[in-house]
Amino acid sequence: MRPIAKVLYLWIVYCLSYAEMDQRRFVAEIDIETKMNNLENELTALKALVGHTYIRWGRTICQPVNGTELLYSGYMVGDKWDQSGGGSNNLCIPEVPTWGQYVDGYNGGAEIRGTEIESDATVSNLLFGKAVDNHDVPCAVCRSNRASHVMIPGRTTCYPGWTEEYRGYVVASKPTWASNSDYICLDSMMEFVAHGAGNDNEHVVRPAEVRCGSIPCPP
Ligand SMILES: [Ca+2]
Ligand SMILES: [Ca+2]
Repeated sequence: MRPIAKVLYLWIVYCLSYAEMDQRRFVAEIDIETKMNNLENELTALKALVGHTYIRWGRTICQPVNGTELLYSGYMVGDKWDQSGGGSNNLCIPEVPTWGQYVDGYNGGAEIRGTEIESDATVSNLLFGKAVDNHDVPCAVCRSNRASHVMIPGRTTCYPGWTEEYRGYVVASKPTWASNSDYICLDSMMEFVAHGAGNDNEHVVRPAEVRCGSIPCPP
């Protein structure tokens, strides 16, 4: 091979080789970008799946500043205060129900009744900043995109790393009543159900009081 031909040959080989390497890098970059996009999409999809629901008792809205969305709002309901049967848990039923099959009149089944809060003026003004006695209680079912949630009784602030959704006071049925009711957190800025101020005495809750004894109380 004459010298000029040899140089040309080498140059061409070098260029081809370089182009091939550059192409491989280009393909690798596209590959990484595709994988990153896929991972981002998967992360977005996972975030949409992660989350918890909770009931905000006493309110019709959720906490939008935390990105928490409202699933529905409605009425807090439970068993009649002076009856021992029925459920002991509280339910939050939608404001606008859709009815299944039913037979008019009472047919001997379990009962679901609207809830009212009872509290004398002194306690009521201290806890809720207004008179709440005999007012009917609304509720909201909220969905947070956080991985877990907990209601902490006996605290006014969250522990580090947690986000406050709402605060309130624990309420339940009175010990001398026949009906039991879950301990729940009733929002200290509670709203009222419209036209629910009457003394209905159906499902009733009252603020819970800590009794010192087995629970160590401060001196
Ligand atoms: Ca009432
Ligand atoms: Ca009452």
